Amino acid sequence: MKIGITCYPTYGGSGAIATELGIALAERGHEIHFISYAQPFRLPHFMERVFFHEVEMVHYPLFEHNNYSLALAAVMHEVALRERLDVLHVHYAIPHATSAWIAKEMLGDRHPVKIVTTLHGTDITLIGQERNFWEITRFSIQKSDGITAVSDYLKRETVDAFRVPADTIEVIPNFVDPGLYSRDRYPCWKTAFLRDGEKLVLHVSNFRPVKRVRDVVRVFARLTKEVPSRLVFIGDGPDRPEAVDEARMLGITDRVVFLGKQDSVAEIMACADLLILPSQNESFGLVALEGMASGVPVIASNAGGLPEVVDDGETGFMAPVGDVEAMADGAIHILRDPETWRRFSAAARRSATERYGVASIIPRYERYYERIVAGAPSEEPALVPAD
Ligand code: GMT
Repeated sequence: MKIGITCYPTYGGSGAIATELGIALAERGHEIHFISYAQPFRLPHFMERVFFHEVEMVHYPLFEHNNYSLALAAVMHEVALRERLDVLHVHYAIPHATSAWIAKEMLGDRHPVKIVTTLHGTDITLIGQERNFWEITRFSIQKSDGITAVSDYLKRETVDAFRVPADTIEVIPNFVDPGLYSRDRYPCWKTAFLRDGEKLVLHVSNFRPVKRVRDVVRVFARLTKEVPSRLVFIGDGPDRPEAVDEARMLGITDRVVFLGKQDSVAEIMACADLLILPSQNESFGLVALEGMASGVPVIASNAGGLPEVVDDGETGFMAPVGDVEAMADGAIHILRDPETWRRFSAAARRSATERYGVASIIPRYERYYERIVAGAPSEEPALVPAD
């Protein structure tokens, strides 16, 4: 198949999934055309059957505000027509699903491309529900030929908040490559940060308020009193100063390291002992899955889709949002005893690989595309016309 993929190309779970999906599909023989304003960050420089089409912005004095959605629609239209794309697969509804709809309207009868929209999170739970955006988000979702959501939770939210019929949304969960996220793959550089016997605790995010980075520091502060450890933050964003401030207030700045944005998160995860993700909400929590595949137990809030990823008491511990004490108890329980840690680590790796391994999820996308192209978005096969 020929598939156009649009995503946010910078750091973020939806861009990571979209890019890795494209790479995996290309490896399975499909032709992939990424359409975005920059090359997706997880895309290696050259791969067979993978193409990148940059959406260039037109700068004109009258355009005080960015016109990306229109520029994107124009490139989608051009690429779909020239390359005869079967599917335009957009990740994150806003504005990608709207741009795809414009492109399809422009194509008219000249080329019958199908639109698949994958809902990822705040496009549904936050920004899409803002008064100005609700109507256009709903419209664009409903104009898609196929809609997927990355968790059962996100599907329920979409049905409730946008009154989209449940049977029009297919849940295809996020996935992880167990070959890439693996403790055995990389040399461990722990000694760069840790003294003998200390544990490495990790948090990876875009430091937005939804991630509750102060809670990360609070959980860690209690943990490090019981189990000597260091906290490494990866990523950057508006709430980074909050985390810095919390560490200062709790007197543990010497135990907290901020690495900023990193390209090779897998390498760092491979030496971590614990991941903390106390988010206010998380439609899936890709970073938890990547940690688990790397054999890292997870301490998380039980918000949104996180309970679909983390098994409480088996691959980590979960607690209500803001319950720092319970999260710290879970962290101490896992890290205090090496045998307990080994059990959680092995279970995390097993669960991530068996339930969300790339090899089992990619064929689900392929089958879904086939259904959509055949004009049968629900489970039933397309009706074959009688002779
Ligand atoms: O919606 C967002 O906050 C951004 C988005 C992203 O691009 O990283 O994150 C969402 O999509 C990820 C990939 O499907 C999920 O793993 C994240 O849980 C989800 N974020 C939220 O729901 C807050």
